[in-house]
Amino acid sequence: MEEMPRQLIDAARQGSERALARLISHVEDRRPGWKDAMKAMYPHTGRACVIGITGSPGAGKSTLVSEIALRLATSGLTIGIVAVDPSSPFSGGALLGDRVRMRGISAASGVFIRSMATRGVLGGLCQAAKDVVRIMDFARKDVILIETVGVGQDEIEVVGAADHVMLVTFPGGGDGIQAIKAGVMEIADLFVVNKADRGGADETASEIAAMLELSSEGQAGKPPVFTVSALNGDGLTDLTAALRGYINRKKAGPVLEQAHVRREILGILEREVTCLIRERVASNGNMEACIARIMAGTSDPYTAADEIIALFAPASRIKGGMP
Ligand SMILES: Nc1nc2c(ncn2[C@@H]2O[C@H](COP(=O)(O)OP(=O)(O)OP(=O)(O)O)[C@@H](O)[C@H]2O)c(=O)[nH]1
Ligand SMILES: [Mg+2]
Repeated sequence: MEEMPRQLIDAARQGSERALARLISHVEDRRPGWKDAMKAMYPHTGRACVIGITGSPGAGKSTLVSEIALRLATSGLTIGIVAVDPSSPFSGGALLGDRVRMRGISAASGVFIRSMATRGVLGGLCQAAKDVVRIMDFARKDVILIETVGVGQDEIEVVGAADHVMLVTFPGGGDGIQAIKAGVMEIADLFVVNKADRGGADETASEIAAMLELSSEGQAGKPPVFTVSALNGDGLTDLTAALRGYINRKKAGPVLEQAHVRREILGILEREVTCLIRERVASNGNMEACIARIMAGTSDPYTAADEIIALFAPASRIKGGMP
């Protein structure tokens, strides 16, 4: 039986992790009432400090996220973690691995972990992740840490939507920096060289600092570079202090930016429209008829798409035709 979202919403707001998990699933699966739930939650959100953590595979992001979450939680902050997993749908991937790696903290009070698969999210990973972040924000998480591997455009978009972006790298014959994708460097406002226990970290940190020196010439304030070991805890006190600075600033005055709101509306629209199209196409036989015509040589995929769009947007003029 379907539980009413209202009860879930209230319980999640009161701090029930079970309700929070169910509420997220409810929205992810687009079960009845999901949108009303989002509408009801929205006015109570905007307080959480959202920090995106990205970097090359195996850089130690999950280990670092666990350590940071533990330290912040100890000081009384409530933490949400969104682990965006790059696993393929075939292998089943590291989803379980992440859970196991982060298990140490799941029992700790105030830290809530949610994994999301990168593939098969209808209408875009970015909006799906934003929904999860917003729900955690509503559930009074002070800090939300989103981990993604900085490889695909989707993943970069996900962290790019955060308030702050931390780029994690590690010393390894220069791999560390070369592995940093173009586009990630620009959105990062905090750099971390992890695995300092292995040596070579200071050199990597200097190389990053030099790169930043070049790229931020003339700009006020360069992003800081931290050298840490998530394994033995070196440098984590300084890094956590920097994050606390971000968190306090957000708490002092959450700001709603026009550009942010615009992106959010567009993101929701994209996801909604994609879902709507799939649903409609699946529920009427038009697609099959279109395919049959294309196979018979009397139509083409562009015409088919126009015809399908016209089915549920009959009043709209289809753009792209000859003037
Ligand atoms: N020596 C050393 N190893 C570390 C450190 N941090 C993490 N590791 C190890 O590096 C490996 C990868 O760590 P993860 O935290 O899973 O790295 P990740 O970046 O989340 O990996 P993916 O999510 O698979 O991209 C694990 O074996 C960790 O134990 C560190 O500071 N020093
Ligand atoms: Mg990981």
